[in-house]
Amino acid sequence: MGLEDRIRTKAAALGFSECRFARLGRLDREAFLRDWLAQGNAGDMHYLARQPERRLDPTTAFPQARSVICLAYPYAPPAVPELDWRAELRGRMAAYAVGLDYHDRIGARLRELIAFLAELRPGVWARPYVDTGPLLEREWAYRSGLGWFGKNTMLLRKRVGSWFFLAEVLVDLELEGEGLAQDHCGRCTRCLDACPTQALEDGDILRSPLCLSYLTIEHRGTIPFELRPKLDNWIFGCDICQEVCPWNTKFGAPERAVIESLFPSLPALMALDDAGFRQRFRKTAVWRTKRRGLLRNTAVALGNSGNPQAVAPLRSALGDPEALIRGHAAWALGQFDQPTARAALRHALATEDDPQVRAEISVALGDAPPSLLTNLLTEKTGV
Ligand code: B12
Ligand code: SF4
Ligand code: SF4
Repeated sequence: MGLEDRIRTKAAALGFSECRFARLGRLDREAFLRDWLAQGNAGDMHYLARQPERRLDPTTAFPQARSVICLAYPYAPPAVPELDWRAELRGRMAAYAVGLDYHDRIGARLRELIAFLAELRPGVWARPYVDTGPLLEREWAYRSGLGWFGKNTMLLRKRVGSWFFLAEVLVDLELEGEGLAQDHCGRCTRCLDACPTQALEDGDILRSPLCLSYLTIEHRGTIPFELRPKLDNWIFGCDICQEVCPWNTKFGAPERAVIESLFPSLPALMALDDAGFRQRFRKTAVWRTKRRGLLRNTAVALGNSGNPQAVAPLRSALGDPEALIRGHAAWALGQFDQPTARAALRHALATEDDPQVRAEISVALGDAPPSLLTNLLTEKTGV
């Protein structure tokens, strides 16, 4: 058995559904990446603009690196259960968030794969990645023939779709690849049409500042006023442009535990203090948002629910120690034409010190126009 086949066999035994190889070198995406960044498509993920040379050519940082082992690690999103989220006040999380954080799950397997390589080739140099460094992971996976770039910018495989993570190992070995995968999007535009914020543009462009995944996970501050209703009940990530893709496998009904994890009770989340958040999410991907991010999103989803039962948890959230949460709870209460909601807002205004939260309350009460919030944000960020 050749070296490539032995690596493939080991990768399969470790749970990777695909294992392919590509020779390293300079990518021809410099202009695309530069324009994408210049047009503000990275939002405040400033790290994406760092080390462009290394992103375009990993051998600038590691001259000894010759090839990249590209791996796919599958996950199985459940079919969406038939529940009325507004009536039950349930949020929605992206399927990848279920269980142990994938960085940990996959990271452990990459270490095992590297140990195996060291047995095969003592003294081998190897460097693992799973979303952990300046590497254009989808690009390398594409080069290895692992899949094609869908119009939703996801890497896709025929029949399997895009329900997999990517991981890589850079090595100083010369490994043979198998050529590129063909594009099978054809004339389909389902993902472009289904995106609730039109974040996707034909031509493999994703405008992150509009993407719910970005807004609910990566974006740290205030969610733009006009985008809040678009969140619906998405409180961590978004799977819409994958769910509509005809290549994506449809999975069965979820178990109860998965429902509780991916469709959690919004009032229960709103009640989490720091210790509660830590206990529930410390070992999961959700940890990335921190409590303030998750409860900010939860407040918005409660506001979008139109269910009067959302008012009580939102009133409590007006007393949260985090201004970000208080501000979004104020907006959410403003979505209810209810005397209790208005009374809570008036009461909060009497004691609130934070200028951003005061502005949110005034807008929620209809005492000030939404432009007040935009102006305040502009003043704060200087953009
Ligand atoms: C930043 C980031 C995000 C950002 C921006 C996403 C984006 N499209 O760039 C946000 C927060 C929005 C995000 C969201 C999600 N992400 Co993300 N994300 C990343 C991260 C860390 C970097 C991506 C990056 O560098 N973007 C920069 C832009 C310029 O790259 P790009 O959009 O891929 O553009 C490339 C193509 O357009 C291509 N290209 C340009 N022109 C042409 C022309 C042709 C002909 C071809 C073929 C290609 C091509 O070149 C560009 C550069 O490679 C990667 C991990 C990594 N280090 O790579 C994970 C990663 C891409 N994300 C992943 C996942 C799972 C998600 C979500 C599904 C999570 C969720 N459910 O909420 C969503 C999906 C949203 C979407 N439709 O992309 C997976 C994707 C796995 C897969 N099967 O593709 C990755 C690889 C993480 C991992 N290790 O598994 N993500
Ligand atoms: S993840 Fe959601 S918001 Fe982002 S591009 Fe896909 S459908 Fe649009
Ligand atoms: S939904 Fe259609 S256009 Fe979008 S990635 Fe899937 S096949 Fe391609």
